[in-house]
Amino acid sequence: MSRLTVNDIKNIGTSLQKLDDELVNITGKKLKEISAFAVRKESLNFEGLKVAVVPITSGLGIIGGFSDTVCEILKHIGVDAFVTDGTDVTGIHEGIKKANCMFFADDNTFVAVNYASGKISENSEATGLGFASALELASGGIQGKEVLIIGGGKVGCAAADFLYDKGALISIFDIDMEKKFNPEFIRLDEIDKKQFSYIIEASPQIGLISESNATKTAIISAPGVPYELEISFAEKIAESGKIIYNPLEIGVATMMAIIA
Ligand code: PYL
Repeated sequence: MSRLTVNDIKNIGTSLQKLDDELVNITGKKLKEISAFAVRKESLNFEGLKVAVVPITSGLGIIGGFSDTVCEILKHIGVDAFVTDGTDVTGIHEGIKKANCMFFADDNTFVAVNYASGKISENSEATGLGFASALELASGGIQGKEVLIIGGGKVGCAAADFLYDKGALISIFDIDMEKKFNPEFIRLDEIDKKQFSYIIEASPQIGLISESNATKTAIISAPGVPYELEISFAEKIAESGKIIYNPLEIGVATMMAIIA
């Protein structure tokens, strides 16, 4: 996944209710319920849990508003979250002391750690799992249906594995032809030969899919950052199909569901 910008995240904290409404409209479930579904639970109860979000200055440094936005997403799903005063190792130390040994921190890898239980989640895998869960729900059950996965990185593979377990027929496209995938997946050399009704767009490259790849009523679950659908194509799909896209929310909620 590409790195988020201040612009990508600046409105997330104030749009979480709207996001829930959109998700209910498409999947029948809110953000928290989708993350519960992703970890195969009926519901999630975060009562009594305190979680620290630690700003990380190392690597490529701070993204203005990133920690606060993660904190807002966690609060929205019912977690008692706070941003630590300290950064990096100092922040992790502060987080472990003040919270229930749970913290979120992102440098080049975005992790959530439950220090007490030993549970760890990583954003790319959690994001793939969360968006695949949303597609499963939006499709009314993906069993026996053909799904196109674009991008066979951590996000795309996590989505493919989840949907395969649910009985989907997986076709996968990745620009790296040497990459190895589950032999049960159909490996596509190019993606413009066939139209799909169910698509996971998990590649960091804009414009890999167009109208020739999607039916008019397609459901596209797009975990990639940035938003890789060309605007004109996305607008067309939104008219009669469905698009599930948010840059951070499903990933963070699913990370929390995994470590809780
Ligand atoms: C988790 C996101 C989803 C897409 N790309 C990932 C990303 O942009 N990661 C970088 C986040 C860096 C955060 C920075 C801070 O403000 O603490 N270290």
